[in-house]
Amino acid sequence: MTILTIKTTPYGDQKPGTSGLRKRVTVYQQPNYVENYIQAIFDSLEGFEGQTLVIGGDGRFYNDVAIQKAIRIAAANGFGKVLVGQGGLLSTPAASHVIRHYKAFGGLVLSASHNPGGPEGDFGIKYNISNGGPAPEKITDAVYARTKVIDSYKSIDAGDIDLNTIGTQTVGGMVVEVIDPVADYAALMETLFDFPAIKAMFASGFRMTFDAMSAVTGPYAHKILEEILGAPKGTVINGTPSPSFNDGHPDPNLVYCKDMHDLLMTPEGPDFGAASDGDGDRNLIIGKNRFVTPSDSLALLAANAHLAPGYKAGIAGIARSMPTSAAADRVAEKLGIEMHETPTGWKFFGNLLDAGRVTICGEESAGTGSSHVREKDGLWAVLLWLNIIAVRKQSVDQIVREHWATYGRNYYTRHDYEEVDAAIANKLVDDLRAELPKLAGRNLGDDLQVAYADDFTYHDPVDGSTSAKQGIRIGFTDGSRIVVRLSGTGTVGATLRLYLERYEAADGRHDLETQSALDSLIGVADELTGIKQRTGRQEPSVIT
Ligand code: VG1
Ligand code: CO
Repeated sequence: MTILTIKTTPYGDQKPGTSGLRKRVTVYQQPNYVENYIQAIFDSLEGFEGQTLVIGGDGRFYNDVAIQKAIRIAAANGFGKVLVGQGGLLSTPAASHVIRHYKAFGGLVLSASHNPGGPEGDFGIKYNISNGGPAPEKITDAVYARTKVIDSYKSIDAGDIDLNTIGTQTVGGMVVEVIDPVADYAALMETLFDFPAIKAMFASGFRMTFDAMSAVTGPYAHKILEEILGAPKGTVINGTPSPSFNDGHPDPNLVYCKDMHDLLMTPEGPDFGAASDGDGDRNLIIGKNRFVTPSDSLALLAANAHLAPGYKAGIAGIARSMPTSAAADRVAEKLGIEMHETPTGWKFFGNLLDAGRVTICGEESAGTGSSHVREKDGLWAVLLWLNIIAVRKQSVDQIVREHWATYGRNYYTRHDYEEVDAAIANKLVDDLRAELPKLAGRNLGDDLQVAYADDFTYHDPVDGSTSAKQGIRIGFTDGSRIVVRLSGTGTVGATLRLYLERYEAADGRHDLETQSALDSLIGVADELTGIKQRTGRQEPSVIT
């Protein structure tokens, strides 16, 4: 085999965001764009000679092209083996599991998650380390620094690998094994949940609908829900992965899953509805007549996890991203376990999970997961919900209401202003940051008093690292909170995220409509940030 060293010139924009490098497909299609980035990743790692690399993606447009390049570059750089999902597919949680299960050195996860796909859509590459989780900032910073000076990459002179046939091939001295993308993951789920109880529930007429959004979760959901657990055929909809997600937007929220939501609000609708995103790590949970906010879902799953066999000994602790509501904090308090608040993005949970300090983690952006892998996991959350419903024999609505009656309710919403001019968005955040020292103690709106106002800095209790400027938070004495931050996953302009939360005690009113419950806080947030006036937008692009 001849290893080729190919000259290249750096790109200035290969800075990984919240979850890897996400760009328009047209950006990735530039000469050597993929090659530079993958070589920069390998240049930032040590000790992978002869080791295994996992490669898989969500099946979006350009997945196949990037995987072939990645395989050649991995071979030239000295990896001993590549494990790749059949058809190039691996959901993000499945990739995390495969890395752990086969003790791989790391993995490349090719996805832009919930962003649209197709030739005009987005693509992404993320590197995961040997614990199965996204590389920490120390590595992503090194990769970015490397991309700015890279002048060559290594590849081999070899043709494409057949990704459709399960089995082993060799390319340039490196073994490439094409594996079933679903089997190992399905086996893991079976160890965590009470499959017989869920199976019995389906057999007795429980009905659900699962929208795979023409993304990667289709094959996983067909196998686990319909084949293994016996849910009727047709339970899984949009179950065939499509490179363009059938021209849809694979973001499981109330905007893109409105039809399912509306169906669940009718008497004829099924008992339970769920969906997952492009790469299968997010989840949407809707019961009959009850949408469950992701923040509430995290709290509920943590409070009830012991009902599933995999967690029957209890959970060690909970972690949530800073903008996620404090509903889970009340559960941790009651259980007397550790509670951690981390910056946005799953990479910050890895150390806590590895150290055994937390078992369940979650984000307000529809991501929940546990120590079984090091990524959030959409289908895992759905199965844990099903397990809880099967054991408690109650509806989602009853379970949620009982939770609020015990812990109180955290009314919660997120308002996104997408594709805002980056200069305007940055100035808004800078101006607000400058105001923070003056805010403490001030009275705002009708009855809100500021308890604290700061820009969130995280101190990792495990490795001692510090991550600053992780979002502005303004907390009020009654437990309400306003958080403002800029998205790190968008590919066009800036996305401003405004997170709003208000706590209503256990004996308070739990039946208000969310937006009206948060009305006065929304007004105060607009006054503080000037978001409407500065962006010229009358309303958010997306409300979740
Ligand atoms: C968003 C979410 C964050 C999530 C990230 C990756 O990031 O807010 O909670 O971890 O997406 O999820 P940002 O920086 O745009 O707010 V996924 O499913 O896109 O891999
Ligand atoms: Co995702």
